[in-house]
Amino acid sequence: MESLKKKFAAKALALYTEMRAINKEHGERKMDEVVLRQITGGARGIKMMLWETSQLDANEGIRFRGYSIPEIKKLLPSGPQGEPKPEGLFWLMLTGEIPTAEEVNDLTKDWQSRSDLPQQVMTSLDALPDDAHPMTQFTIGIMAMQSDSIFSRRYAEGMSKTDYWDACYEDSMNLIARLPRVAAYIYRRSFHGGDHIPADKSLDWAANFAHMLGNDDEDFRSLMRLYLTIHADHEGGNASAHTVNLVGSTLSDPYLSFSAGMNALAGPLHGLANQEVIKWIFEMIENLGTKTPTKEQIATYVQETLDAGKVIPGYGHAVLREPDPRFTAQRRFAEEYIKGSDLIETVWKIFDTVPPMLQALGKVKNPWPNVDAHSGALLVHYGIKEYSYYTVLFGVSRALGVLAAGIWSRALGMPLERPKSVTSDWIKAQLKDA
Ligand code: HAX
Repeated sequence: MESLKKKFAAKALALYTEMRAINKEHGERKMDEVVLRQITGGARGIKMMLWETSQLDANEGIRFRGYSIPEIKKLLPSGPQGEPKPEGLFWLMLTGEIPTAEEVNDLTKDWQSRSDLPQQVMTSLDALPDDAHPMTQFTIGIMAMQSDSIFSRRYAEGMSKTDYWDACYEDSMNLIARLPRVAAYIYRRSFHGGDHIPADKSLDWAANFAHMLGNDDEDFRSLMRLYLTIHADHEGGNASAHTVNLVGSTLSDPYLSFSAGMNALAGPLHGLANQEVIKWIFEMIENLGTKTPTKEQIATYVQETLDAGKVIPGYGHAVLREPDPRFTAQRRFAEEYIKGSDLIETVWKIFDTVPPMLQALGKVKNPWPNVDAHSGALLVHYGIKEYSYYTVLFGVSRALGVLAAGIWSRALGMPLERPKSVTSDWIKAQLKDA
């Protein structure tokens, strides 16, 4: 057993035993209460899931196993320019421990050894029109690998419950190893005439992905390391993570549950917002006839968007109530690596303009930028201008968190997820009785 799996097995058994005892002793303890607006308002804040890999605080933002994004940047093994390697975050999320550089290198090698794609992935993708949305291609590419699922095969053979996590671990590692290949294949067939770039097995996971996309610039590699780290997990309640958890709870294998989560990420109120942001900015630039709009011009365009009954993409959040530290991390990257980009300056002017306008509406709970407000401008700077592709990059990163959490769910013996729904008549009856 390789060291990561061994380390996980020991921790999983200990927590499984502890949680069983806690449930037995305190199972009836009241932990929270639910009010009507949560039932009718998208289940905001209702606690109903165990998720070990990260936790979100409304004001502070995400912490991975207790570590903030600046702490992650300082502590995780990094590339040559100091940006954290996503391999290290995966290790941390799975084990709760900061890995050494050697452990991260071993994980890189492990993923490289698992990364070759079965031919049916390319055949399935090539059967689609070149202009099929990249997220549609992504889920089809993932599903094309499902016939390789070790979990499904072993379940059919009669695997014991105690082995679920092991089979889930193997599927998850294979999936994570292969996703950059699938994603790069989609990018090159959709936007570069099918001129594919072979993997470079001497590179780490993020740098190899950058290489296969077609950009070997060291700064772009650093951006990809940071990007794939900060998008990895946002606790369990967000739509994509929750979908993976829900589908996985039926003992659908990681290919089935992860592709389901990617269909949730593909919605414009969630991950697709990264494409919507840059599309909205490009339309604004065209509409205003300048690449360097003033804050006053931006304000006029924001007002027109709101008057048309549309949301301002990249702003607002279901949980956060302060600027997203993932936005701040990308801004820090831009300040450090990029000089004189009109587009990035525009993103910063939008940041100065939008929050007071959303606040003035009186109904928006969080007027601040989220993760998607900045990412597109960075990608455009490094030549990835095809914004319909952006959510695929988000999806590759999100695999790290949701699959690590999925392995934990199987190790902890989490049951089928089945919350309760109610009818409007039930609500009215409760109000009458009160
Ligand atoms: N622009 C305009 N209006 C907004 C808004 C925005 N950016 N954000 C919220 N509102 C509106 C809502 O549409 C809602 O209006 P109605 O009552 O008329 O329906 C009202 O303000 C209250 O909404 P809320 O409680 O503040 O926000 P929700 O928890 O319901 O929704 C969303 C959170 C992220 C979906 C929302 O802020 C939004 O639509 N933002 C724009 C899309 C976006 O950037 N999505 C990405 C979010 C981060 C993410 O998941 N990334 O993957």
